[in-house]
Amino acid sequence: MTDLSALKAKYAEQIDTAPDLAALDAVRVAALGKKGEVSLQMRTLGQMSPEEKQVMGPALNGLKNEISDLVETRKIILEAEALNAALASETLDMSLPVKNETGTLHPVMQVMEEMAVIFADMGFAVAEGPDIEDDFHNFTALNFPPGHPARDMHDTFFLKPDADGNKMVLRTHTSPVQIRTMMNQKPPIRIIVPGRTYRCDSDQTHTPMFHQVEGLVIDKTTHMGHLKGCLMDFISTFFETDVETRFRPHHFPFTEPSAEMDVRYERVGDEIRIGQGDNWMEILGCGMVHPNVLKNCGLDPDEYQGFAFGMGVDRLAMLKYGMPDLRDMFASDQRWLGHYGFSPLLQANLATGLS
Ligand code: 2NM
Repeated sequence: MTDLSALKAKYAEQIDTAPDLAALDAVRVAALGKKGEVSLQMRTLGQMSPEEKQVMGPALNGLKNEISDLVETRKIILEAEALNAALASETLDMSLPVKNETGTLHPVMQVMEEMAVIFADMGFAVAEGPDIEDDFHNFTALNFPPGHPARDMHDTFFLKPDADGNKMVLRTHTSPVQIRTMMNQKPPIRIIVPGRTYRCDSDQTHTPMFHQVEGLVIDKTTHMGHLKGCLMDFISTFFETDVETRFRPHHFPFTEPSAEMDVRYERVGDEIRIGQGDNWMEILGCGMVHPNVLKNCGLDPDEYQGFAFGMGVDRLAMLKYGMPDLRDMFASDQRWLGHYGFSPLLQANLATGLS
């Protein structure tokens, strides 16, 4: 009869001293593989007497399990050692300066960053949501009546209807994110929502995909004066100069009262200068959130109120950085991107200047 304890000691020693995973596997095969020493021993069981078999069967099985356990334990240790060695040799010095800075930030992304920085300073958080929306969040909750022209095929990209005939849409504004926020968060709410928006419209001043930043403030006492102060401050900080503004009555389904904010500007040669001058340019839409919208989001309009606003990022980028043609924004022309692009390493911040 083979001395099983000697066999166990031999393999335990080999497993314990196996220097790496390959060596460990070789030991495993030598013991437990098809032609391994323990496996061959198990094959001799057939020739043993019943009494012998009764002793050796369980003993060999036990040995097999013990060796197998030892291999697994050693494997975990060797794997951890291999990982530690890799981590030690593959370090990256994050403090090294970038050698060849080639990429640039698209002006739209730069301007969204600048806006987020200005509003962050006023206490606004950034909220985001899906580009593909349902009718409720994009239209119904926002107080669009059933036959409103914005729901028309001509303005909205509809996806193929599902089995129940429901058609999802590419969001026509970022307002559905405000709806989701009001339904899921208790006021006070103070958010801006930057993102891509889509309308079935394409000409010299419209692209089918464009960028918006919308904003929402909800609490118990916020009024139109806060709206005006917030947006006037924003626009002067954004253009880095005093900007004279005016508010004109307007209409949106989701706000009451609604207004558009205009800024003074003048044209000097080809250049548009925002701030002073004899002309007015519409720059954003805004208003006090309609009581129906609050109700649709489960908020009591007798308890809560607030304002909202929306503006087009692409157009604000053109005005601030003097770009003449909207279509250049999406032409992927390397020369244009190189000329108007921004360093990804110089983040917009209020202390050192926005741009
Ligand atoms: C605008 C203009 C005015 C707006 C309203 C809402 C909501 F969800 F609170 F009702 N979100 N955004 C809004 C108001 C958007 O864009 C020109």
